[in-house]
Amino acid sequence: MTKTLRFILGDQLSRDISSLADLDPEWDVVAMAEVDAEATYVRHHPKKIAFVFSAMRHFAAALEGEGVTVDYSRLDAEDNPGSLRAAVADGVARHRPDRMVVTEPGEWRLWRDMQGWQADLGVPVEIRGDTRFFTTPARFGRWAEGRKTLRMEHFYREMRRRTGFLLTPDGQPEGGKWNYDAANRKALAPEVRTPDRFAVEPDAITREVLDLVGARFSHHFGTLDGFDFAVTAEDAWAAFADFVERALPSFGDYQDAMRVGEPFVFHARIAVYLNAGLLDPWAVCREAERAYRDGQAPLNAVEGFIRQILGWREFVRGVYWLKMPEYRELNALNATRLLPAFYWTGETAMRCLHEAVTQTREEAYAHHIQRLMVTGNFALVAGLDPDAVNYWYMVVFADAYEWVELPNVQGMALFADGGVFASKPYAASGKYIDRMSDYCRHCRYDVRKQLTDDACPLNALYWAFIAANRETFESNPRMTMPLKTLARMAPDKVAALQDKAKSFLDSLDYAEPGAW
Ligand code: FAD
Ligand code: DLZ
Ligand code: SF4
Repeated sequence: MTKTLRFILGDQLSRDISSLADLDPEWDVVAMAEVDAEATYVRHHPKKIAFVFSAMRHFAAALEGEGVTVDYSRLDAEDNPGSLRAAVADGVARHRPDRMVVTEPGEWRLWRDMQGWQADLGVPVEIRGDTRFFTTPARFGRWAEGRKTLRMEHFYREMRRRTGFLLTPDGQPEGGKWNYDAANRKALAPEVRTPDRFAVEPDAITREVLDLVGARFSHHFGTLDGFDFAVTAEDAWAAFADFVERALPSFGDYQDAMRVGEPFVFHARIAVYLNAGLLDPWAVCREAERAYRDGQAPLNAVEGFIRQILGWREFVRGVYWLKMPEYRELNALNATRLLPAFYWTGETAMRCLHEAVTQTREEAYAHHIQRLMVTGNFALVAGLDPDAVNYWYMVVFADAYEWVELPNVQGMALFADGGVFASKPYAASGKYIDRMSDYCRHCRYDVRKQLTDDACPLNALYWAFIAANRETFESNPRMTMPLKTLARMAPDKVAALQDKAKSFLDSLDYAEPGAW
């Protein structure tokens, strides 16, 4: 018989992960390790660390319940290996397997490291593809080949055809259109009630992990208070089912809306579970489609939701594996400014940024529009260094893994890739935030003003950004409108906006790299 050591990473917690496909409980050993190196290669939010460790412990316990031998290293064990590389070496030394099987990791740094495992460990190491996605990096690469630009919408239509989601029997898009985004930009009227949060009470395993993480990582950005994440596949499904019932019907309408004190609005809060393997994207999309077919949710909501997972999530993963490792180094707009300290403290009079940062500190979560149009937009128009911005996004969110974080930040928020997949920078003045939220009504600044002392800083920052990048944007037909408006402005007004933006940026405190 062949004795196989199967190594499972903290975001591979799916019973049907490819590395367990041919598991033989009689002979094989499954190894898992909580290690300091993974918790600190960026100083992850304590809620993320607690979520990953607790979900790992629950996953290991479920395998043991099936009679599988699991070699599990706890972070506080005396012989804890400290890093994944040391953990696999220890596992090989302890169990002397004939071979090792792993599923490819979600991050390039670990993928590159894994290429050296076989030579270093002296046993054959089989690295299997991660089949928990709708497509593979190789297939995405074939789709991308020869295309001048990569557009999610084209990719998404192909994925709809390939998977059959929301198609009529003759292969047409349900309702006649592929994309209902135009219907999905409503602001939240004050009388609209959002669903109460779905909370999972920490069990004994989670409480033990919370103590451990509190003792070891409380200096990281973020609080452990109120930890209510699901940590098993069953509870993650319950959280998702609750979303389908109470939030999905309005997900489309209010997808871009923001409101003071409401972190989730009508969003699913499931990326953390999808990315760690507690939820399966196929099952999630099937269930959303079922809700539509049973008349429980309208088409604009269900199409919008499925597009995020079948379209955007797969697309950004494809871009990541296609473009790494160079992708991380891109800085098309030559942005070099350090991160303002308020990204870590939340201390700013700008209500939109205060709200997004303080909520993120508490929840390890912000929804898409907060990430893109609040923290992302400020980073873009203020010219923040992509390295510093990427670091922040990796640290603060419980769902952050580089394969999904990096393209969203480099490509979507910062335009640092020069337009690999976004047709124009998502830059906005305060007007956009005012339209989509009640933040401006609760802000010390006045969103309608540009140059007065109390003017919203984003207005001057936006025009200074357009002016500074005028030449770069001239060849982009989608930037014609703002460039025309800028050209119509009196030169002294443009200069005043630029001065205002500069003095605002000069007045900020900045975080030294490594301060967090
Ligand atoms: P919902 O709004 O309810 O959407 C449902 C699901 O669709 C999400 O759970 C997610 O799996 C998927 N999805 C939606 N948009 C995207 C997208 N642009 N890319 C990939 N998947 C998407 N997502 C992460 O999972 N990890 C990250 O580190 C991350 N960083 C981001 C950084 C920036 C600057 C931006 C603009 C977006 C980022 N996203 C990231 C995408 C998106 O914002 C989150 O997936 C979403 O906010 C998670 O909350 P939710 O589960 O409530 O999502
Ligand atoms: C995110 C994370 C954390 C915080 N800790 C661990 C860990 O201790 N052990 C582990 O196997 N995985 C952990 N992870 C997830 C890994 O960082 C993730 O597998 C890689 O980044 C690849 O996506
Ligand atoms: Fe943000 Fe400007 Fe609105 Fe204040 S006025 S919340 S700074 S957009």
